[in-house]
Amino acid sequence: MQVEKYLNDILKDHKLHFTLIDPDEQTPQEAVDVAQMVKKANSDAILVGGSITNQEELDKTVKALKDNVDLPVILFPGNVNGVSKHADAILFMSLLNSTNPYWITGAQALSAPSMLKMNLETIPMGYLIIEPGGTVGWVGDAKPIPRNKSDLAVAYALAAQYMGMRVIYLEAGSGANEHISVEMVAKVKKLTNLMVIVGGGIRTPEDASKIKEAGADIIITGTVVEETPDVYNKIKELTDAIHQ
Ligand code: 1GP
Repeated sequence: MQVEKYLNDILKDHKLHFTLIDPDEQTPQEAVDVAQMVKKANSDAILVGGSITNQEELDKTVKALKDNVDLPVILFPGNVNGVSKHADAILFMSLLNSTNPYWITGAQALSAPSMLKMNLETIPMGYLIIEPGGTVGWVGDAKPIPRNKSDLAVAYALAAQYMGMRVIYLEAGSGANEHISVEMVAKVKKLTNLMVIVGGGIRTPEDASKIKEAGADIIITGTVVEETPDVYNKIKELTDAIHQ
């Protein structure tokens, strides 16, 4: 499957919702149960990753998802161990506002030969941490962009575009109290030609709708699935808002 092309084709029709599954938070079978539920609720793909990853668990989870759920499974790696040959593609990301070159090009170089061997589709993506930034901001030695400084986000996103990346991910951090501002999403979408992914702290259909209207192409949610007793209805209300 050519995942990037598949996503771009759907984007001609409507915006997308991805469900993030952290393989360290549940067993592979539990991940399959969640994925089957979110598929029924019209989520468009499963992202697999986390800031702290056990590679064996990740591999088992990705394989179980591929064997049992008919949705694209895309890696969202937190480090060099966030890789599995069973996935459909990987967000091959550079943490652009890290202060540590390891997270900008180091981990990428160390894992690139594995990508070649696994023949994984790589989707070149700039990853930007916006305040508060959460665990990933801390782990990734980020200098988080203040949430009201949209121009800084635009500057990094444009740099990503000029370096040849095709996707930008605006990340407030998993479980953030406040999601990325509508102004920031709108400015980045308006001034770049990148596919814009937004995640962190998006919990309600109202949040999702605002972010979508501002110009996000893909909205990611992770924490809501862990917090709700009713995964189907929670995801369905989000996908209804995003697919409109
Ligand atoms: C984290 O942006 C994602 O990388 C998802 O965030 O867990 O807050 O939905 P939430």
